Amino acid sequence: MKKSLSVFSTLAVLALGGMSLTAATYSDSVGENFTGAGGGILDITSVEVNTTATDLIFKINLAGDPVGTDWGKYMIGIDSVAGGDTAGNGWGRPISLGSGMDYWFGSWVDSGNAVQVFGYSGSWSQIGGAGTFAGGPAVPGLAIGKNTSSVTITAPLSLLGLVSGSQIPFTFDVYTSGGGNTDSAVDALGNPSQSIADWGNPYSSAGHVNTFTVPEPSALALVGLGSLALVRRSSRRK
Ligand SMILES: [Ca+2]
Ligand SMILES: [Ca+2]
Repeated sequence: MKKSLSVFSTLAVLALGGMSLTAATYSDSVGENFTGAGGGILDITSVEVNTTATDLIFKINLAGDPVGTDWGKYMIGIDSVAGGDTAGNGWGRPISLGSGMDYWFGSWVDSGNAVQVFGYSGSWSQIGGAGTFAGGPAVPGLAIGKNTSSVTITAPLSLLGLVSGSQIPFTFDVYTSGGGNTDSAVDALGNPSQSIADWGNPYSSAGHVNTFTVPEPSALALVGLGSLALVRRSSRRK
């Protein structure tokens, strides 16, 4: 729920001439789910959202190890344009966003990692896929990776109706689940309380969404330069 702009990491990557323009971290409760199955692989601790000039990156931090135990499913619902599905998602799971979901990421990290992206325009259709058995059209820049404490999904902004520097906030939520077709949101990033009481219970993110604003690169660069000037000034005083 809590969001903190990471000015220092922004400054650091700008100073290094790196790719990332900004970052926001959204923290979640730990141990709030109805089941501890998988030893914490379904328990989101926080999600870091980053952008580059072309991509949106979600790093989903987990209480468990998705390399050691790899059956978890990791999903993201996004409301970034008008309209959208108020009742469902691209995988037909009992999960909804309330305000109208436009894009859905469904991913798995067993049998090799894979991510599928679906878009909604009256009905859901797959608009991108990357990884083993992902299917769908190949999209340059779409990717999924993991380590022993996180799963990271990268997607081009343009795939999601977003433009670099648009400064238009979009709402989203991140979910974890099991492999059953009716498995719901065991954990939801936006909700610090237990999201569901059993695997098949419906979950709505209404009232619990997060927002992120794709930054304006030149404005951020100015902030970065201003911060650097302040750092230089304060170091000169010493
Ligand atoms: Ca959690
Ligand atoms: Ca939660």
